Amino acid sequence: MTQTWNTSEPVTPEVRTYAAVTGVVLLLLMFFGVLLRMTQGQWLGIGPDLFYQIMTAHGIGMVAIVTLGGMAVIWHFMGRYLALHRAAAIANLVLFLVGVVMVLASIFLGGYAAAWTMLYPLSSHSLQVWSDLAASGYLVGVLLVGVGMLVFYLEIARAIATQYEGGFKAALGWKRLRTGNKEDAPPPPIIAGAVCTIGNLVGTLFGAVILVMMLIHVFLPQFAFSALLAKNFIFLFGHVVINVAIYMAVVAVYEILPRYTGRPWGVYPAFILAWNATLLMVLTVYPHHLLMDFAMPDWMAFWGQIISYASALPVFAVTLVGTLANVHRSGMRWDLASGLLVLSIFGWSAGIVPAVLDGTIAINQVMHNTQWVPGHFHTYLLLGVVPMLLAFMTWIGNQGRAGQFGAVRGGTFWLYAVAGLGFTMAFLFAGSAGVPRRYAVHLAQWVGYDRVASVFALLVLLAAALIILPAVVRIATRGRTVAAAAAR
Ligand code: HEM
Ligand SMILES: [Cu+2]
Repeated sequence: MTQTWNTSEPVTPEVRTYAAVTGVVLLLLMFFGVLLRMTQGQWLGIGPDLFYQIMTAHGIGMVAIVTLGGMAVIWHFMGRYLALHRAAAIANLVLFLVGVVMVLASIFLGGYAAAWTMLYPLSSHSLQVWSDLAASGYLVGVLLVGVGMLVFYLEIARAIATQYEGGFKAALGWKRLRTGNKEDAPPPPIIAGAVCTIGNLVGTLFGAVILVMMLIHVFLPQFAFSALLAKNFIFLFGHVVINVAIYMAVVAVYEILPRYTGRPWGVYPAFILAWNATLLMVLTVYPHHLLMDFAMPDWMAFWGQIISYASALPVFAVTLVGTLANVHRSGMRWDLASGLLVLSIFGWSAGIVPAVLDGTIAINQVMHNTQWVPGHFHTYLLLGVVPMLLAFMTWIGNQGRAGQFGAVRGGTFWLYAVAGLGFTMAFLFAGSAGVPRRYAVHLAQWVGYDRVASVFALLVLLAAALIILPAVVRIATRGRTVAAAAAR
């Protein structure tokens, strides 16, 4: 494969803004997470009402902000092949910020606290804990973020269809499979970006439909519908959006690591098949969230279990093999950005194991709604997707040059990795001891896990701040171009 790297490429103001906003909001929401864990550990006296408000903000906020961070990554790297209209990125950011303000106001002023999964009919029937205004403010806020996402992905879809030679078929790699011609292989940001675009367009549409239905229900309670249908839509939406966030962020691995190793990322048939299979599976695997819902058709539960096994593997396998092949004996320079990218592959793989276990019906019967669940998803989010985003921020902040992995940065890196692992392991251990998730008040025998986790959480927050704050300052002050070839 012939590919030449530009020696320097612009980082647009919108990408820099997305990255900086992502960094700052991540820190704020991690701080919220620390408050939750310390409350469970009885080190903080936050009452249950406020606990559930903070938990709702932490959950929905994290899902939204890693999506924004992933969008920065694909917008930047897809922009090397497509002329994308910056107005779409700006509109998305504005809708995002307005939506987030509405969500935060509904939560912290209006008392809304139905968790980020907002399961119907809960958003409205709050037993006076929050008003209809707060419920509708939350739903409209999330809807606005979703509308922004639609604008963003429709712009990418338009660009693929009209500018990329061969349109979506070529972008998804079908042309390469048909002709067998290596020149027809789409570059990694194009194939991954195309899959994410289709996935999130479908996922967000389902989300928008259910949000509107729930909104109507707030004001017209006689407009009622099946709670099971609502749960299906919500989890289709939720599963797709959080997984697509990972699939967007992984483009940072495909694009940045090669600039350290001097070897382009290979797009071979297995890679193409893996991404196409992922598109089908990410849209259909969500019944693994409904394994306890006995009213679901059995075949859907079985499908959810089987596809859970299958869906974790393809993209992860080609990414792992690709990373090893790319890094092995390349003489790569280790610095904060390249280290975080390798860490992210480790975290992603480590998180898949407990996730697949939980997607097994027999195990889910026991582990469902224990802290095993936040245990597995924090592993691939905190140690997978977040390091990908931190690497992207660090890399554009460094203007694409390899930095130094001196004592301070090296120490910060290891602090993040070790504390992150300790934090997620505490969830997993607590889960396997039967500690339920989403409880504000813990029994005395659970508090030990909570306190160990709280210490690790504080250390993660510290390390994240030491990585994010310098990167954001650099992005704001320099970061206008990245000099890609200078990495070696
Ligand atoms: C310092 C880092 C973090 C800390 C201390 C933290 C802490 C927590 C705690 C204590 C909970 C509630 C656990 C329970 O159910 O008992 C939670 C839930 C959650 N966290 Fe985190 N977290 C952190 C980072 C992240 C990251 C990076 C993400 C995503 C990118 C994330 C996404 C979520 C989600 C989606 C929930 C579920 C909320 C719900 O059940 O409605 N967290 N977190
Ligand atoms: Cu899922």
